[in-house]
Amino acid sequence: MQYEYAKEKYASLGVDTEEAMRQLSGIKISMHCWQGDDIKGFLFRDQELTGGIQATGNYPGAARTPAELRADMEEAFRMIPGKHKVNLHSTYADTDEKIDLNEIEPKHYAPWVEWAKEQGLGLDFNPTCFSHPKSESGFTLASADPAIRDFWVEHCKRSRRIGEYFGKELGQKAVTNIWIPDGFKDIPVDRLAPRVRLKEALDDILSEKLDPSANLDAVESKLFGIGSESYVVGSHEFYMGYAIKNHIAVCLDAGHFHPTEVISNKISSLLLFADEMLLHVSRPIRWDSDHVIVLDDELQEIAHEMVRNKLYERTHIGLDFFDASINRVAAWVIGMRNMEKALLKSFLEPTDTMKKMELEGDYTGRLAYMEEMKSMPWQAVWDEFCRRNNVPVGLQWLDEVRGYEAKVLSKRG
Ligand code: RNT
Ligand code: ZN
Repeated sequence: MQYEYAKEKYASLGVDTEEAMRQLSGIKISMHCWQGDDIKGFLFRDQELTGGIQATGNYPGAARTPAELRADMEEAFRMIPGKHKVNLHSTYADTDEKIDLNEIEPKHYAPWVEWAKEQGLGLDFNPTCFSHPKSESGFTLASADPAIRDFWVEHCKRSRRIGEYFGKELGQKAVTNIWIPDGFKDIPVDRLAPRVRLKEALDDILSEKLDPSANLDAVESKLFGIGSESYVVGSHEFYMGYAIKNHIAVCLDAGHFHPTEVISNKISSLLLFADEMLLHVSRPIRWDSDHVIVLDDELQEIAHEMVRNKLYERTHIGLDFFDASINRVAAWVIGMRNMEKALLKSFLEPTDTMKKMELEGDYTGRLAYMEEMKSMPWQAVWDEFCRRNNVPVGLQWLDEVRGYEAKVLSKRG
């Protein structure tokens, strides 16, 4: 059997495939709900997507209701080994009430909690500071207009309480991640004042002490967005400074840096000074395009960083992409499975041997090992992992998802 052959081959390098699979089972990945409906949400169905992000494509079958979205995610999870988390945006409230974002309460998300309990999932949360009339100026928490700023401060305060509610109900910490689009299209005169306002708004938002075992606050920086090409208030330096000083988490999104700058090289620095962090694993193509993650070099490096020094113990791994040009359930399955494959490949590495080589200056051996690992039979271990987790092996999942498309997705208007 292929797995037996792989097991022996890895054993000859001192790697225990059983242990690698065991380790992988312990890692939860937060699957972002917004791939399922192109970030539309349910509160404001007619509102266009703003904030400088874009979901391009018009593949049929997007979820239109919370029930449809949950069904689609259940279908995706049938193809994804392991137990994971779901990452919700505030606009995915499941309620008949007509509420605005400064009125959200835990009860509006209760059906999600019930579902998560039933499915054995965790939940994470995000305030939605975009796609709303009050974000039209391009500014939210850093707005110079106190009425606008107060609205978003209230929204973020309520969002944190919902994160805490998720954490308490589900017995696992939720991450509440704040990302705002605030910035200027053209060169600003005053770069400082908006940052002072953002700092003060965050201080206000975080002033309520919540249970740290139920909610972790994170802040997500960005380099630029459509319409904020020249200046983004919440830059990397801004949030690095803010998060370290205030003992909250930084979120690194793979698409939020200069094109040759990679987040894999930032994790080890950040976690020297912060207890925990959040990742938005994404794939930028020429810009922050949020393509479905593929098993490319950077994804592998991110996984290596997680595994080689056990940094996954302090890192919350979330995905962030939205492709509306392909089957959305398949997009989740491909992305989630790729994240897991990358982690598995890292767990299958003889890291101690390679670290020793590096320490002794044997860079020839290091390179030889790194390259050899790429053609080791990790696929056989992955197949075995899928089998043991009762999810389809290989491309069988695609037939399954195509069946779901024919039966369910294609019937949606
Ligand atoms: C935008 C950020 C942010 C969003 C989601 C929808 O550039 O990456 O994380 O993608 O909140
Ligand atoms: Zn992101």
